[in-house]
Amino acid sequence: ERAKWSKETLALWEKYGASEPVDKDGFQKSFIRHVTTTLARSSLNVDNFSAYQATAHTVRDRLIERWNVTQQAHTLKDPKRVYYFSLEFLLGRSLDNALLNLDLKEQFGEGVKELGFRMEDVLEQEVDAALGNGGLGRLAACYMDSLATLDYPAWGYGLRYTYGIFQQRLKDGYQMEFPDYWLNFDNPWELQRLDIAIEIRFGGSVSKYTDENGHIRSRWEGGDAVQAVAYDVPIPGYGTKNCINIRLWSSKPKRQFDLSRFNEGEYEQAVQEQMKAENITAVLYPNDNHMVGKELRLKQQYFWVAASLSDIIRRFKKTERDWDQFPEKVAIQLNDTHPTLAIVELQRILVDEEGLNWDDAWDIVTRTFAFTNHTVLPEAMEKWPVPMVEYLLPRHMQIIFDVNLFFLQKVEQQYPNDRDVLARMSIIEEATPQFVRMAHLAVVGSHRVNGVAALHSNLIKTTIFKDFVKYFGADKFENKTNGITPRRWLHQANPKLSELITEALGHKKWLKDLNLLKNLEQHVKNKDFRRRWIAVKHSNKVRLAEYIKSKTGIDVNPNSLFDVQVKRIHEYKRQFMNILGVIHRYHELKSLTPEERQNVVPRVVIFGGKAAPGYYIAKLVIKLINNVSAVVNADESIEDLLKVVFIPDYNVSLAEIIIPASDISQHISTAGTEASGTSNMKFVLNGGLILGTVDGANIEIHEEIGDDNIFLYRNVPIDPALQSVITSIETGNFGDARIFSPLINTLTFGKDYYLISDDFGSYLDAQKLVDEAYKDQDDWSKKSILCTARMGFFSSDRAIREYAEQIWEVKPVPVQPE
Ligand code: CR6
Repeated sequence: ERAKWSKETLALWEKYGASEPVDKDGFQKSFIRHVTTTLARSSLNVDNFSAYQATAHTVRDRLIERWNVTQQAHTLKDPKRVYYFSLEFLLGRSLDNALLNLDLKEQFGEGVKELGFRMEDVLEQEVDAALGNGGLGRLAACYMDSLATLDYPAWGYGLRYTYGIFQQRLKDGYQMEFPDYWLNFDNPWELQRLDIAIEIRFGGSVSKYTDENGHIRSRWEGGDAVQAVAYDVPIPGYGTKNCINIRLWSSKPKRQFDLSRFNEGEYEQAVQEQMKAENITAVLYPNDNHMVGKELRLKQQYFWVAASLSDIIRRFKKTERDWDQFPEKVAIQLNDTHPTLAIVELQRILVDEEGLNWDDAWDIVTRTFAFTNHTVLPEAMEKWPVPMVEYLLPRHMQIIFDVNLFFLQKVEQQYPNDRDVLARMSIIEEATPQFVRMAHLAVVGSHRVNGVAALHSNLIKTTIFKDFVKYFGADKFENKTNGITPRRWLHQANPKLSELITEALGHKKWLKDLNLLKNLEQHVKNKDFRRRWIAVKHSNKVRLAEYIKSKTGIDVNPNSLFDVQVKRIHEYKRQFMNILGVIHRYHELKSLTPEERQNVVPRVVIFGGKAAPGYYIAKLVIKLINNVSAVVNADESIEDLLKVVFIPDYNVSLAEIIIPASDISQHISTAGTEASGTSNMKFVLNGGLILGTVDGANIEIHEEIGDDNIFLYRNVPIDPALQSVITSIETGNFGDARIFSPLINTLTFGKDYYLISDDFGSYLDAQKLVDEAYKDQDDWSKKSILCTARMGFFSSDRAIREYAEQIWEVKPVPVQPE
């Protein structure tokens, strides 16, 4: 069409298509235009929230420009792309991040100030995009930031839940859940794409027919259809024009009612069926590391992967290549087993719709997919009842059985007469009913499988995937240690530390090459630098203390040692052990003489985290923490020596306040249970020390930062100190003892699966070392600086480069020089 345009028309496009200004004046002009036109408000009627909206829209305009340029460049160059399939993207807030990544913070901050607002207040108005549970969802968000920053041609694919992770409030110390209706006000960070709507089928039946070449083929037909509508979320890179996309699908009823059912009698029913369609993407399942086999969850999974694959295939087909080249243009990373049905769906499309033979199709499928495992906990392993899969996706169930049959035939050739190995490796678990083991399907259908930290990757090779390692060879299995983005987790969350580092190093290059932090080591000997480092930490503690006061009413002294454990509440993470340790400390304090008290390091023990709504024991842990908090904080004899705080509704934006303020954070999972952990990296990057077990990424953090800067402890046999703590709870010192007996019971009767009794003694010893070390503040500041200086390895940029080079084989495509 453009080719036919006159010179005059082209000139108009040129003239008015100039990019949006990024200086202060340009900002103010856009801001006021958005106030009056987008928000339809007058200057007399602009509150902080409107100021946020106008600022967000101003930034959005500039983001969209980059998004367009990037997508055009990628279409033109047609490189191999990587698609990150994740059922969760825990993005948090976008405005501050976009301002920093686009390098607009200073001039827009000035601009907003002159218009009568404070940027801090404006930023505070934004609600988190909380489309995730915990580490896995936040990892996906960090990876998107790195993919954009490193100029990779990448897209994320996920679901646009109407309700994200629930909001947590406390009532009488118990967790209460409230819906997170995050789309209540308009969401400036998404672009609705009503033109991109894909029909997704559920149910129906499979029929066989003979094609023109005499081959017997399958056709899936009938059933109900819903539509997947696309919403695009632009993700800007730092220090680059590259801006990538996360495409989130939302379910809508089909445009057309089923007319045959639409006679008068069935009118209401027909409308209701349509409404059911919208349920599919209504809510994020709030479980972390726990499988709950709900049919709607399976529907979400298929809906999402079917829409995403259809979109990818449409893009691939534009270039008119052979199917054989699909894996040379498309890499798909499966974030845990949630998207495993994509393997089956691609095989179905290739065989049933595109007419490829089974083996050629399967070769394309396995070259396309790679799979990341994030857990070894048995209760987290996804398995779906065969009858449920059969009913919702009859053709997919047939394909899974065929994949399994051909796979097991090959296994049998390798191990003739070994029935046990076939049963162990089968994709189908033989029970009543049968189950589909999604992890086995993901391993068989991918060319690469990885764990998320060194220990974890070794563990999966020797436990859950042992037989597969023997069969496929060790090369298929590798490690990709998780990483975090330094842009959000240092530069944005801890602006003062970021500034100090930039000043000391003399440049900002460390934000794109985190290994450059190594050069901070030479400043450790500089007394003035140490003083300033500690001052930054102190001001972050003051900021957190103010937050705690405003949300909980509790006064905490910023001169105390801040001891933090924030993460999902789970038995394996052992918040229970932490609070038992707090009770022990409380008892000890009460028995001290005035002289002995002089020597005590005052502590604030801070907890935060959500429990899955159906996880009874985890919720009881929250209640115990709050009861202990009430008793200890009200005990005047303790003064400031110990305070206990549970901060409600832990989420990404709260993490940005808590993490920079920590002196010590706890990562004390039972050895072998925490695949990696990623907040451990965030704490250390911000100069916080960690107290942890020999588990997950703690081990690699230890290797990087050295013995002196971390408190790790190992198991020793049972400790008598634990008994006295338990007795104290049972005596009713922390409220009605009866409510806690189910919790106490998890320690006894041979049910202490997470080995709290084994580890308690050495845990307390490690805590003593922390207290001793904290007394020498100057030495502590040295440790703190070294922590930050040695965290280069844990940048998500490093992790993404490893994935890109070793698994996806994709290359950076710079959009254009700045
Ligand atoms: N719950 C692991 O438990 C890991 C993240 C990201 C988890 C955690 O140790 O850091 O994934 N696993 O790899 C799952 O979600 C299944 C998590 O966040």
